[in-house]
Amino acid sequence: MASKKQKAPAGKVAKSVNTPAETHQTASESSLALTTNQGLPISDNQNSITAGVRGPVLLEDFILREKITHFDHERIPERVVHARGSGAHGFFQPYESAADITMAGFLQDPRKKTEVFVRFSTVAGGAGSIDLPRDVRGFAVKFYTDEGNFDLVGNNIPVFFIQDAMKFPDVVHAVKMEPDRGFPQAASAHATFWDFISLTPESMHMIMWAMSDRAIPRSYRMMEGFGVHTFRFIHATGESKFVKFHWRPLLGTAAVVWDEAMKISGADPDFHRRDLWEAIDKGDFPEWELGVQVFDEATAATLDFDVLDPTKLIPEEVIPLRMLGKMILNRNPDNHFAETEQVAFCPSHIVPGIGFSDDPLLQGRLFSYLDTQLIRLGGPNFHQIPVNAPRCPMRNFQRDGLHQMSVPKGRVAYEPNSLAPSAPRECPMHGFRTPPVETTGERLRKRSETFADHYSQARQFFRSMTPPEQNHIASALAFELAKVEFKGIRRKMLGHLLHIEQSLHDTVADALGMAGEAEAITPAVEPRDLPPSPALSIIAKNPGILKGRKVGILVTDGFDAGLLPKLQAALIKEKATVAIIAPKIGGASGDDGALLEADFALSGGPSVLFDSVFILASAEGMKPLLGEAAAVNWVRDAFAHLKVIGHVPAAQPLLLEASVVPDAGVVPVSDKKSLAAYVKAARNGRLWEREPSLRSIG
Ligand code: HDE
Repeated sequence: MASKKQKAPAGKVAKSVNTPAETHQTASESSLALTTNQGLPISDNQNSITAGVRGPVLLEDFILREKITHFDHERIPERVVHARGSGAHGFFQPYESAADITMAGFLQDPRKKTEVFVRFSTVAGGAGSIDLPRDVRGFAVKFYTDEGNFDLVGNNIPVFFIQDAMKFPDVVHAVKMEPDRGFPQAASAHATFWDFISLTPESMHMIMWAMSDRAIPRSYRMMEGFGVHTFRFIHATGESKFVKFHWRPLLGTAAVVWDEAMKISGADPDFHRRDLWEAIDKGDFPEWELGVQVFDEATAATLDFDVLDPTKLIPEEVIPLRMLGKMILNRNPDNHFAETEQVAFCPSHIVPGIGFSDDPLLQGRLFSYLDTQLIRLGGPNFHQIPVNAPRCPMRNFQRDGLHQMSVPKGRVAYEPNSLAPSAPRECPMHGFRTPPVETTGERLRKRSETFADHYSQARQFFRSMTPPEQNHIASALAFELAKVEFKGIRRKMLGHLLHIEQSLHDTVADALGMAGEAEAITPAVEPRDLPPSPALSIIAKNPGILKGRKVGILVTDGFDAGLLPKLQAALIKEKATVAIIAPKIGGASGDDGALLEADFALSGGPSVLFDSVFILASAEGMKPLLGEAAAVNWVRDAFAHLKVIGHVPAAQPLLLEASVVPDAGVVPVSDKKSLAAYVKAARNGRLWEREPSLRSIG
């Protein structure tokens, strides 16, 4: 029974504790009227209709039902792989015409800008997983060309785990969380992944990459991208050549260290998504060059591996890159779901001038992506979703289907026809043509003998790394294999490592406490020594820039207010981003008495979030920090993660407390000259020579 107090006078609305007028802005003030999906203006978006103010909710409340039902249906199936991703809009512009190698329209004219949408992703984790697991990254680009959409759906690693699409569901099931227990999330360090890998020698080259620094990138903005497979470029004459695609970031390629990755995952699970968003948001647009390796069948025949095998790469030293143009990402999505979640990449989205090779992995992908979009996006009309729609005219006689958004007109929905002379017709002149490559052979299920060398390029990759990078591979393998509770799997992996490089095997076996326990594995083909390819190393290609990097400045009350603007100016001149960290988010007062607001409180701004750090403390302000774990760890981690640490002399006690050993990367700053020395050191990035004193293997 409603009490007397709860009864509203006839014709008036009962006043409840949460009426719109009391606590919320209503349409009568400045905004437009909120409506249902049918356009009906809504008077109260806070309360459902009840029988009596404390009574049950009425089924009649169609506004409530519409809102809740829509909410219940908000999720679509996440991608079975690459579920976690970040997108951005931009454009691609060629440097010059590439008409000598391809007729692709978007590569003909240096004045022509082609709109793109890019989605970067991790592979193994779910949509809500961390950004920094040890994992391959997706690098998918949709070019909205005048001849249709071209999707270059690549990764940040130029080779893959398997040679045949038949094995893809298995490798993915092995790396994903184990099906009975539902963990681990976004991690390859578990038994099922290494069980599969230990039984799959063709994965060994990819494993070298996946255990390298490439799998823990510093930023999406600092990743290379690769088309992986061999494709074809088709000339206007119809002649075709093989092509491999490469993306090169203008900020250089950079990675974090593993201990840092684990800590970043806690401090900021959205580390890469935030980094990309913030950079674009403040106009610091990331850029990549598109490069290609173009070669003919005769050159392919001279290579000591099969160019159709996606576990192999062509070293740049053998076939150099030709840079075709530049991609700039200059606009964040307006809506994550509508764009980044609904974007549908398909390697089969191709344009005239580009074609496929017979790489069996690529051939499988040509089927898989369209199939996956049908279930994920709910039907055959996903090309009408704005992010997927071609920017050039699209016309054909395909009709109907779920979610048909357009209204095709006329009585003719077939071809050939005589009733609609102005309806679209096939176009032999400009239409897409598959290059006429001769194909013969028996129908059979058999892996080509030319795919059988599983270790030579793995060895080549390992030998192309600098010593710190080699140590990281060894320590990644030791870390991952130590999480595998079955000794037999570890023994098999040690057996594979013996074929890759004896020293790598020895280091990992020693770190596992399993020296002499490798299982003997007979390779299908004896591995060969190939010349190292220095272009594969990240450290060897360090650009030595602060541009795009983030520097954290830790301030305390009484900091040197004269030095701060000079430090900031020097860093901004380098095009770095500066963040202020203070014990409290309210900020700190300088020695001039003025309050400086902080971007981070110390507890929420650990040094793992920055590329280099600076301690701008006063002697007095320093004292409370000496007993503060967040402050000591801030410095200790920066040192352990090989960062360049600038500091004023007053910060010395904190350095001591954090066991910092002075070296070339610990730079005391007191004047203009020493400030320049700090900036110069920070430009170089990490101090790799510090690492051996901190960790036995990377
Ligand atoms: Fe994918 N892959 N893949 N993949 N892949 C998907 O498509 C698949 C492979 C790659 O940001 C799925 O839309 C098969 C290689 C990226 O939306 C699915 C095989 C490379 C993305 C699929 C491969 C990739 C995907 C899941 C072996 C690097 C994310 C959802 C034959 C060249 C694209 C989706 C985005 C996504 C299938 C192997 C890159 C299931 C069957 C090799 C970057 O269709």
